[in-house]
Amino acid sequence: MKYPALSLTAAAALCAAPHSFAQAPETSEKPKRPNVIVILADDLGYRDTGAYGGKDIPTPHIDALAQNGVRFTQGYMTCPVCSPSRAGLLTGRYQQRYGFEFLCNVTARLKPGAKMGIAVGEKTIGDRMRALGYVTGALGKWHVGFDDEFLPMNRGFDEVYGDPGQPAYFIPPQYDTRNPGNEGAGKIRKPHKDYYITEDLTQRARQFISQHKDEPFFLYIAHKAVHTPLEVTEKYLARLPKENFKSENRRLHAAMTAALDDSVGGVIQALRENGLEENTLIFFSSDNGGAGTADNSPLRAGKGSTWEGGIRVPFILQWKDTLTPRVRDTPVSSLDILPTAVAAAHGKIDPDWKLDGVNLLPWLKGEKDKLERDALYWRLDAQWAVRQGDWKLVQGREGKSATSSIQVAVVGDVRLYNLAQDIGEKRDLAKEQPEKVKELQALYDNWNAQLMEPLWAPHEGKKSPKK
Ligand SMILES: [Ca+2]
Repeated sequence: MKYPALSLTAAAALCAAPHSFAQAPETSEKPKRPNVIVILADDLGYRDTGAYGGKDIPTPHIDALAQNGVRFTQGYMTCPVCSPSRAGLLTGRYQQRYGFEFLCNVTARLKPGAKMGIAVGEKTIGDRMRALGYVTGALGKWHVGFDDEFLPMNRGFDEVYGDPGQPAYFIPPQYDTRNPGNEGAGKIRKPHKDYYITEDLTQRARQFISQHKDEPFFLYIAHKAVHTPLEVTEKYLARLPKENFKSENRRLHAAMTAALDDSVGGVIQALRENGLEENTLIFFSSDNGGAGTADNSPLRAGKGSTWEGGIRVPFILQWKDTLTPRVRDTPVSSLDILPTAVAAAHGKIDPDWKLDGVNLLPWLKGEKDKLERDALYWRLDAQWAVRQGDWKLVQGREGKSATSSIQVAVVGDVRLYNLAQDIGEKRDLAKEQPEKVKELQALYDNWNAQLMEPLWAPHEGKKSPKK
């Protein structure tokens, strides 16, 4: 079966997904609410883009986004692996609060009576934005629950085009709510010649933007790029001369990153074509640090670890109407995306939501001197970390941390670093500053005591050390 590329007209005719409008239509007296787009890369390294100092991969569109927006040098995800990180971002709450500590994996061991996914009592950013009258779309990788009740169409998203788990690069997604007739494309699940998921998601994002240009929308674009396997089409490889790369694998990774960068450019172009770029708040980040062929330098280690290379990621906000372009060095978190998006949409953040993230806008707009946040926390099985100010106390994985995503880890001693002086976490100050260790340990213990036991754990055969 040929994968049908929908014309906009046909797509419009097929667009039957309902969405609620909890607020009155826009009026001329009220400033027009912005569209909000979250572009999430998968396993993109801290230094894999020009905007973050990378030299070997041309990323002009991501660099332009950083140039036109706020680029954070210390943007964090809540976990160094995919699923829990996405859960934190989507809910604005530490995912361990609802038992979501580990990857969603069909072989994981569930606690009796437990289900694997974002607990149904939790609200996602899709729910929050839809309640404000936004039409909501989710594209690409979901990976926060496989059962119906956990899928994006049941968790706040009107239009879904993607996969419950990890998409393939050369196979169209499994779900297409806007075009039920297209389900066959998902069922066939065969590689298509000249098909590339990164391009397909771009096309779908562009269609979504054009189609909803007259109403406020929220669009979550969760790329598979640049997660392994190293699969890419010739089009991108052709741009990258072999001699520019230290290995062929790095070149393949670069080509996948180039496709991701083109996708960012395609989305921006669609916004421009529809006159929407100025009043669209765009977040760009990666769900965790880079693995294998990625470049996380100067950070220590990478994906799977609570060292900086696992959790510190590219983090860019562009909202041309409202935010002055600049570089900020204050730590921010993926937890902040939900409250910032809600506030941008003129929504009120209810204390009952018990969010862990903060609305970045008053601080970014200069209405407040600083960000109101005490500390940031991480826990993934035996690994953990807490950051307050420039100080980080961490129990991180030892050994092959930079290249593996194994969740269960052997960890070393608790170590203390001053990240302002030691971004690479090379000089452990724990013995020199026992009082600081005690202080941060107490902070962490207090946070840790608020968390649930994980509702599922990695599959048998991987020994899980005691917390
Ligand atoms: Ca990932």
